[in-house]
Amino acid sequence: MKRFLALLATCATVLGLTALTGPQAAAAAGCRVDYTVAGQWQGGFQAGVRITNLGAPVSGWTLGFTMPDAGQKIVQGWNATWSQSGATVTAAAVDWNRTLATGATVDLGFTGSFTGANPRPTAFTLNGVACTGSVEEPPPAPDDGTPVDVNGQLHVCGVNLCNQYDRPVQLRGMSTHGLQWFSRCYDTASLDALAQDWKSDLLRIAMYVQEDGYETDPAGFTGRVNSLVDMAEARGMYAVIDFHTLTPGDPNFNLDRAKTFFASVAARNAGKKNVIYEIANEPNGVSWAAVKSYAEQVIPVIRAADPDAVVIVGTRGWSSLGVSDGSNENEVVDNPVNATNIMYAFHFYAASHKDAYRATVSRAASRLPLFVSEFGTVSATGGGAVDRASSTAWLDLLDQLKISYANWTYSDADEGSAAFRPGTCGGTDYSGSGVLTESGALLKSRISTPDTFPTR
Ligand code: IDC
Repeated sequence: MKRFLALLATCATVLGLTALTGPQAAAAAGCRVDYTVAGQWQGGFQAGVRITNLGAPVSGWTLGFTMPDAGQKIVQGWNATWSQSGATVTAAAVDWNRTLATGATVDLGFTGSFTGANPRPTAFTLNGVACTGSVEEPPPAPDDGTPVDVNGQLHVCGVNLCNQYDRPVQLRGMSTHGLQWFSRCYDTASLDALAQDWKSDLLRIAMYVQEDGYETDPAGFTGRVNSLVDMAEARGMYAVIDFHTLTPGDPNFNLDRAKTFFASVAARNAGKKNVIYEIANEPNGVSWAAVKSYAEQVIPVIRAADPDAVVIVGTRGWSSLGVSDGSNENEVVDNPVNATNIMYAFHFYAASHKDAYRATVSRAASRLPLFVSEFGTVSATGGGAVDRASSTAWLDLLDQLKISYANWTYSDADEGSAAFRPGTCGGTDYSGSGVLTESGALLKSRISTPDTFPTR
């Protein structure tokens, strides 16, 4: 029988069976699941599920996934204790396969029934952690192309950001500071350095709305954002267009401005593959219901002009998934924004936000598509000392979960979060010794390591 292997990581990808024998990726996430439809007949099918543990050894495990079609039911499973409640399926280890060393695999399977279509599940968790690991990811040769060349138009796939090959990717890059204050930092020389020396995958374009930003000159700021989109595109980087609301914290205060702005930038940039829209930087002091309502009014404006772009939605409590306002991710899980192809923003400042916030991200990552569109290595004021231990713990976690990030800031602001020493911008040297701050050196060392974007 001809067999198809589907689904590397969280997205359906059809590969020949020989793919299984390929080398394991060096930089792997916590787990990988290969879902195989071994056969299908009138109303029934047989599926094989191979779990590979790419993380630390475990002495017990539970696999979770969601049946994509309501008519799909497990009839009989093997090599695990299978159960199904609605669309939610779990398979718990049995005595003899409870222990999984790093790199170990275990094969389970089931026969199932279906009524309508029989699509494959697209997202799996192991002990609650999203399985984003994959094989067959040789480091690209140096001439493999820019991040946008390799990945093309992005989309959301399960809880991941996926590329044109339907495979999860992590984008690593930098955020501008406020364009109203630091536009001198974004010229040909600085963006060349970002793309070539930093090997950044993305530039987040922080367009403040208040504080002498967009509201004072809508046409001027719209034009500046568009020209930065073009400069990122010319260098093969993704551009996150950040509608940088901050004070007031209720994004609805800027609803009309947001509609006007996004109608314009989405129409102008619809044909590009490198644009991601971030509709509200950091809602604060406002209910999740109000943020959701804002999102459900702004997203259709973007979709009408640019239907296929990924949209990032800010979350409550300065984009902390509610944590900094005394809530947590459940308010979003229980009441998600009614739109597809969206991700939720999570922001942190490493010296202020530590274990409790990391635990939130670890939990939420298997339930919500997350994008760290802003974070700092310092305190939430944007200043103070770099917290190396916390920053490293955060970046390791984001790498493990394949969560994309942008660091605040690619600027020479006189504050600890800035990557460049004061006086660097506007000159010609963004790469020489002595231009980087401690934060800049740390981020450059993390961002400039080779990407391993999957290409099949
Ligand atoms: C800060 C800048 C600072 C500026 C201030 C103005 O670092 O130079 O004076 O904004 O509002 C955020 C915000 C981001 C903040 C940053 C640091 O998104 O605008 O930038 N921060 O305070 N959220 C948490 C921290």
